[in-house]
Amino acid sequence: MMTFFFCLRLSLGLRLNSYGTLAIEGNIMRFGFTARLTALIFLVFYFFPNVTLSLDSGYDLWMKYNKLDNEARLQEYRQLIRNIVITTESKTGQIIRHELQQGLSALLGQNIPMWKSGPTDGSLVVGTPDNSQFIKKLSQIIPFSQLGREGFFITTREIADTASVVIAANSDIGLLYGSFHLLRLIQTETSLHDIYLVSLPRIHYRLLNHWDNLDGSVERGYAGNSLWKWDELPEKVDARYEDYARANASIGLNGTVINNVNANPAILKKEYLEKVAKLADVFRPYGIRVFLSINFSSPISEKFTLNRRRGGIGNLDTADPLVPEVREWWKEKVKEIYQYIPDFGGFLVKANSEGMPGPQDYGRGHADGANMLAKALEPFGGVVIWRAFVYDQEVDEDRAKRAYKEFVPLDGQFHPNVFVQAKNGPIDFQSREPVQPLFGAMPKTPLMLELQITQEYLGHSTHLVYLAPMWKEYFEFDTFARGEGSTLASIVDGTLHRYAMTGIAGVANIGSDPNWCGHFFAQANWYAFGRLAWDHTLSAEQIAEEWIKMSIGGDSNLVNKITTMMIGSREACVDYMTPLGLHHIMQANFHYGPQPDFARSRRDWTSVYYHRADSAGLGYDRSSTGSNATGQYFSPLREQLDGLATCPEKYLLWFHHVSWRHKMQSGRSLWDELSLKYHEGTKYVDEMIETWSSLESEVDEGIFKHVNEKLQQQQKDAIIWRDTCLNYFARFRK
Ligand code: BDP
Repeated sequence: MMTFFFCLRLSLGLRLNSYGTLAIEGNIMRFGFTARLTALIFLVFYFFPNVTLSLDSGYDLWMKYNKLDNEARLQEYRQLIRNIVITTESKTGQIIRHELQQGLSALLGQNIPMWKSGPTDGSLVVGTPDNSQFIKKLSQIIPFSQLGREGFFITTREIADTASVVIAANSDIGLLYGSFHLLRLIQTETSLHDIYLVSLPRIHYRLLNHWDNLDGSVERGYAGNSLWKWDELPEKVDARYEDYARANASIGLNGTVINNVNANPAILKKEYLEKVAKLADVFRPYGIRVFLSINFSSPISEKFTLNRRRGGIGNLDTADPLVPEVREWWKEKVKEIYQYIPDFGGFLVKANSEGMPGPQDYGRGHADGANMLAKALEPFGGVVIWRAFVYDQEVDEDRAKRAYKEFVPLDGQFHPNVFVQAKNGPIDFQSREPVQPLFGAMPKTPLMLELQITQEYLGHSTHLVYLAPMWKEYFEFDTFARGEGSTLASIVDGTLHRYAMTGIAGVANIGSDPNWCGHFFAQANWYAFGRLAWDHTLSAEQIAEEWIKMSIGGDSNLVNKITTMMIGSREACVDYMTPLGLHHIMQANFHYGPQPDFARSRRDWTSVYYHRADSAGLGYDRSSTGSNATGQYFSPLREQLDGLATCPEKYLLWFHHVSWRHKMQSGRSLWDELSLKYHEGTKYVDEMIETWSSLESEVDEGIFKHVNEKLQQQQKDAIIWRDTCLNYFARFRK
């Protein structure tokens, strides 16, 4: 009752005076708005206990753990899991305990107690051979040797003996992944009968790359500011850091590069290392290692600062990787870092690219720079991730050819703990590109794949574009490096060239926005990246379905409709922005709307450089009669891309300058096909709006409105793209 009156006072600014009548509260304004709102919500529930409030901010991501409404499944799970037995006492163990108990109790709508001993029939047993006698006894039957450090095993077969469900692994981190997976199976209402599941990641290093600056801004970030509050660290540790780590662990990510590749050297100063160490402490029990982007000029003294990017934090007058003092400086710095962060992952380096300093400033090569850092990191188990995003104009007239020309000759020259990290395509995260030809051409160098989760060129956090179909297209792209079946996936996961270490990175779309990603549907891209990094054989549909069931609702009609909408959204984006292989015709700098006439800048930053529209036709001739970028691919792909008639039409204008009158496979002229594609793209957005509207009564009100508003904007933008581009190209077509 007391609470009731307090809330009434707080929310309405009223109080009962000594006469028992209501009076206006004089000092009510000292309570914050949030306190008053909370009190109001309490009152609503007090009077209308059956009311459900739609206030889903999206903060809980795919871990909402709403009580299941499928009765049959609920009974099945309640029967199987009546208590949880887990003995590990580590920090990770505590996290597992909390996650399973909270998650299962909420999902099953009843308290699931935690026991330290057991099991009995109806127990979920979670353990490694080291921390559970019960699991140890099952060593003959559980395929521990297959699981590695991160894999896990889940079963409900008789193997479990007296228990009903078993999650086993070789490490607590494996158990954490297994626990999240079990929760996922339950959230998606998957039957657990007769489960016998072995799961392990196909790729070792599964990283997010944050392009976060030390001033709190995020390069190409569309979801607020950086999560890292540098001013507050190391004293104050924001609760959100742990939520972030938990979300990443739930999808199997195991590392994060927390600062921008356009790195500020200050990140390596002692004061920042102390802050970074705090983050690492939070992330560690979730299996997440911290990496840092470094500035190659770091050893240089501030005195020698030429501009923001050149100045360092050291006391030297050079950063030449062959100078002994420079090498020594890095060794000492690395030693210092490991004192703060004993499991530090390593350095990500953008060198000699877009104005960033690098070894070439001293007449040295990429391998010289990378190897110097690699040797400093080696004793501690760290790696260097050296980016191949370079496009020096001196190297070749065609930007698409430059990275290959610079890096392929270096194959075999890198230290074993060096990755070369290449973007999926040869230009820059366009809506569609062919695969970067470096993949397959560096068999002796582990290549890390860099994908972009943030939608720099795909409508920022305003457009609904589900990226898993695009990433699957890359994974399945056949490079023919070692004959048919040499897919990009087989290169990245190391099976093709037997790489000793393998890695994948996604440029994060996460920020301080309450829903983390700006667009609610952009959460699906974060989710999909993690799931594919763990297992690239999962289908885009399956991942979408999982995400929808966990984030929106499990009704099959709803799931089908939203899955269909998501799956086609990427192709629609290609169609209304850059169909048939067009690329890089967006607004300068902002990279959002269209600007096909953009011509006044560095040549390879303009639009006209890429589309090459003239009275004869459209597209960049990269065939053997043009720049011969096709020559960088393996046969028979090379010939296929080279031939106007054989080149897949989705890449046509990427590789060919095509006559306006060219007859497409459909029988239409290039112009008519282009026009049709642009119209199909905008029509798809209309259809997404229709689909979404039809689901209004089934979706949380807050999320419905938020997505609806975004879709309305997307529709306007898509029309602008279509009309601007078609009007512009029409000028050339005679
Ligand atoms: C481009 C971005 C730029 C990044 C660069 C990179 O426009 O902001 O710094 O890539 O990847 O896509 O280094």
